[in-house]
Amino acid sequence: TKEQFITQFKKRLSEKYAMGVEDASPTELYNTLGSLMHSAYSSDRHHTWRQYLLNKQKQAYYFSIEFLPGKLMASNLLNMDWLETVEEGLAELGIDLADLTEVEQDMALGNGGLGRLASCFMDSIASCGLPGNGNGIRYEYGLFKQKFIDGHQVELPDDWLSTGNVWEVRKDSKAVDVCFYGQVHLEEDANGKLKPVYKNQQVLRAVPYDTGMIGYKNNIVNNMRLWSVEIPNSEESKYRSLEERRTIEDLTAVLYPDDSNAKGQMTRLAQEYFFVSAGIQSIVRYYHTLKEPIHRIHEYVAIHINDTHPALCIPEFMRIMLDEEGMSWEEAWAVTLKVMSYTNHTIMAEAMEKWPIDMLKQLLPRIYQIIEEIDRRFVEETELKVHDRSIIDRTRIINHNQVHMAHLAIIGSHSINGVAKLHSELLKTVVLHDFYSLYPARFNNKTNGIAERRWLQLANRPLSSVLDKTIGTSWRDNPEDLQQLLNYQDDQKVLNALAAAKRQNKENLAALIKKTQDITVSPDAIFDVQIKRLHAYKRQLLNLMHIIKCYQDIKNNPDSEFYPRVFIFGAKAAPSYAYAKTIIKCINETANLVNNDPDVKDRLKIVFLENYNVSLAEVIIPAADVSEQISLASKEASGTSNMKLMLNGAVTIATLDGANIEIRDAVGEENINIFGITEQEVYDYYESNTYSAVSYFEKDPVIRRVLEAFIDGTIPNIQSEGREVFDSLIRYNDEFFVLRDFESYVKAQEKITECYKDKRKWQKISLINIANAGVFSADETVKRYADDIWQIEPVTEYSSKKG
Ligand code: GPW
Repeated sequence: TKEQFITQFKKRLSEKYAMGVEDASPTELYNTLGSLMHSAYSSDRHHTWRQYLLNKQKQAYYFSIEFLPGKLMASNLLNMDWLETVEEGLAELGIDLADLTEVEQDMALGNGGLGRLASCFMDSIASCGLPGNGNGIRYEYGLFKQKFIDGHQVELPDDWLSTGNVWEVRKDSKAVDVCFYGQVHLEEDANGKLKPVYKNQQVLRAVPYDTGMIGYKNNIVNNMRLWSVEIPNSEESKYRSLEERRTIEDLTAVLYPDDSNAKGQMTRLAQEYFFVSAGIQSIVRYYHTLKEPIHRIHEYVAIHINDTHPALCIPEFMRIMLDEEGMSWEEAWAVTLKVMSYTNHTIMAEAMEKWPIDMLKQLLPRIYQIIEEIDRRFVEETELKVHDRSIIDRTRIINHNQVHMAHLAIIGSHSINGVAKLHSELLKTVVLHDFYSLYPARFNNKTNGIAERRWLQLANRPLSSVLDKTIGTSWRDNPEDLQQLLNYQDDQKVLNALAAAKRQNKENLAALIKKTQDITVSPDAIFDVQIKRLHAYKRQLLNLMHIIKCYQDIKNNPDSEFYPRVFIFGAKAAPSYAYAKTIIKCINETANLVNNDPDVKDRLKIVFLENYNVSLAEVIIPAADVSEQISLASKEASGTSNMKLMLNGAVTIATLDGANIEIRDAVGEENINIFGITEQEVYDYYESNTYSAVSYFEKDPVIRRVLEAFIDGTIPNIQSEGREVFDSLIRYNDEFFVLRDFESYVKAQEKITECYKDKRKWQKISLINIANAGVFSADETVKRYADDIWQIEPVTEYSSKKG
């Protein structure tokens, strides 16, 4: 109760800081609340763990090199069912909960969609009462903080641990050793079995930090285990110089900021093996406490490989089964296949991870031996199956001096899934077609989902309360119940209430924009939002070109009618991705020009919010009117901001790409704005080689005028950047068909404006979007993983059925 909370809170504050509420800083109050929560859910964590152990329940382990939870306090309070009590209790003490959550640092151990998906899954797995855990890296520095200086992106370190972390628990007793480098050869042991003998290995200590993943009002607390590197005591004497120690400690120091771009770097490869080896060792160690025979491990353990970064799970698991558990190759391979499953998140060739043989051999000699043997057996076995030998060349793991990680992941897993229907189809028919012909039964689709708790209940409280009043509260447990809202699509009172909630969120975002960017925007304008990593294929440039067209229209005809719009961007560029940074500079300079041009009379505003992250997304998304999902068809595997924006009542403008197609199917053609060429047309262009960007420049005066603005000084301060963009389109033939889709994009945008003017129509479409967003609940997605791939079941109270 509120009274109990107040008593406990004051007591904890006094114990921790010898202070009263009046003297404590927001940080001290935050830490006090965090520690109180931590003590409270720790017994549930323990209980959950005991249930799994006593039931000997099969558990899934989600291996991901990225997790992107953002802030945890509000979400933990919600899931613990403490939110209202704590808010009221704190209010009584004169404290605003928002001031406390303000001091929490975003946990940004991920780059974008892939990492955020992993965190939505953690929330959903626990909320569905499923036995599933995360396994990853505890980076000391998270994703860089983005600043704009003179319109350029500048990266600053994200020292997120500097203020402490109330949620994690260091588990010294669960530390394991992870070995690198050295030489290895095989020797026969007393039983005639081959055993590896190592020389000159580097032994590192992997120390786990556990964070409770709290289920929604179900008393289930799962675990996200993140590993940190240390120098083992036994090795202390070896690494005496500061420099040597630094190199080792650097292993878990930073998150690689490349999004969908493989990076050939020894440290990255070492990171991949480090968390894989530590995670698998700790799983096998736990398995032994169950006292079940090792060849049945697949009945108790499922390991999921989130994209290829953890693909070394396969040879590492083999290594342990062979070298430590004494299995034969055939036995070890049989269990490995049953344990492992893999999700592919991209079809972009440049994002396919490959490592030079020499590097793998040097860093992980035993693992390399095992990969070689997996490859050899794959070739041997496939030769018997196929007529056309070229298929082997295209599918084997080791080829052209490189180790192909996706091939390893596919060959060693019983399940391979894509992340949206179209994406999974393209995997089967194009990208992984050869593998599909070899292993058709392994391929399946699992369309991504989002944790509706964070993206609606927490982020959008005005909308949540309208929903409660209109359709009751069952949607909070079962997002599919949002469908009931459809009964109110012609109810003007409900539509007005939804509009009022949107208005409130827009005012909130406008205030943030004023505060952080010093730009004044009117909530009467259309808030048009594109938030995602900066990538050529996501085509922020298409958006910018449309904005420039709008600006030129206004300039040419200053008194014509133009419905006010605020174009909002949030995006980080990988520090090494020069072209992406160029686009950022161009958007920022266009913003400077447009926002300060008196002719515009505030009808057009461009806001590029600095340092886009989970917390910022929680403010932007509820305020969006228009959701920009404009990647070139076939390139965006799924997208997940598309789902979050829809859930919050934004109307989508989209290409037929990724999950956009499923959004269209859910809301109907009339309630989404589709434009652009289809994936089939894209492939036809590739095949026929007939795309000519320059022809659009020559025959379309609008395109010509827009592109000239990049190079004729219309947009100041982008001399080299404007030229680079111009060249990418005209000289290098526009890799992502921006000019091809421009005209239909502009038309779709005009339709949006017309529709927005008809308030009632717009509100209805918005309602239909909210009502149909339930199908994208990550709860449903993880249930499908649990049933089809992992074969795990929800927790039940301990029964002695398994003896
Ligand atoms: F290249 N995604 C991402 F496939 O955020 F590995 N980072 C990545 O490195 C990759 C994919 C990788 C994204 C996809 O681009 C996006 O379409 C998808 O919604 C998301 O992963 C989650 O599946």
